[in-house]
Amino acid sequence: MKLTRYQGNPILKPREENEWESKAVFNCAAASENGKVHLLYRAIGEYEKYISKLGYAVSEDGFNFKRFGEPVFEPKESYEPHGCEDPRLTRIGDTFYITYTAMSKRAFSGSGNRVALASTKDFKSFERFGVVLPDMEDKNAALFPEKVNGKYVMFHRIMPDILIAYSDNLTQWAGHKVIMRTRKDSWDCAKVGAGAPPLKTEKGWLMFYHGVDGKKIYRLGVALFDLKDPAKLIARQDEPILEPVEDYELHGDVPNVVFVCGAVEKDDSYYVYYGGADKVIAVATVKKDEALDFV
Ligand code: BMA
Repeated sequence: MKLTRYQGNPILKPREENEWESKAVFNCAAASENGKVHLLYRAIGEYEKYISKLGYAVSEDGFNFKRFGEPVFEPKESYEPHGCEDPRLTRIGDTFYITYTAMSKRAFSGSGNRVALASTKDFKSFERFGVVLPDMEDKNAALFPEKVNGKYVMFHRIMPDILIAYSDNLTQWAGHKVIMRTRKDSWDCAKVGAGAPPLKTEKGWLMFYHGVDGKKIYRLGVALFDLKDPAKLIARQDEPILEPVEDYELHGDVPNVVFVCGAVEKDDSYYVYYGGADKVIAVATVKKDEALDFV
């Protein structure tokens, strides 16, 4: 499968008039609810400290988004003084859970990344559950939309591979095990990370992920995991489904990056939301009946 870019990309750009989102808006979480698409996006308003806050936008058609104007979620706890990065959204019942990277050290320092959890019902007020993987240098956590075999399930990344973990209560996680590795001599040889929270299909859990090569080019890939045993990888496409080609993917604050944190099912397609060059937000789609042709 390949993703098809929306002609009107990028769908969100930095906004000069709002300081907190004046420099970059990128890597966004996505969730659908009654036909609407909700986005929680990462926003940068200054380069000195590079502290990320989260903004909110909503759309009826998945392409045209209305922005809220103020950050809805920003660092305030002792475990995240340097930012809240790369959120993922998972709707369970009437609650949206947010997994994100809590930055206890400066951005780009290469350490102090922890997986934190929060929730909201309205994108106005948020409940925080704190750091849920406390002893791990970790990021890219994506929570499944339902329990499997009576347990909550999450993918996360300890360099350079993707792991699975299980929980009874969403805050304590165990059973960590590598489920998808980097591939030698491939576009995803240096590191891989779960992208969007897995989507349920008849054939398995569909996961969009990012892979990085030795030249730091970020591309998107796709994999399918067993419905009853999500630790079991059923299929993984050899070729990427999207790679930096367009100007807004090649040039920005970090060049050559497409980075996915959210995808939703809408009508007959999957809408995949991704950050372009750590600067803007774009969307690409695939028809549902073509999405599993790699299996
Ligand atoms: C990764 C993450 C992403 C970012 C990407 C490219 O390590 O930090 O947030 O988009 O690098 O800079």
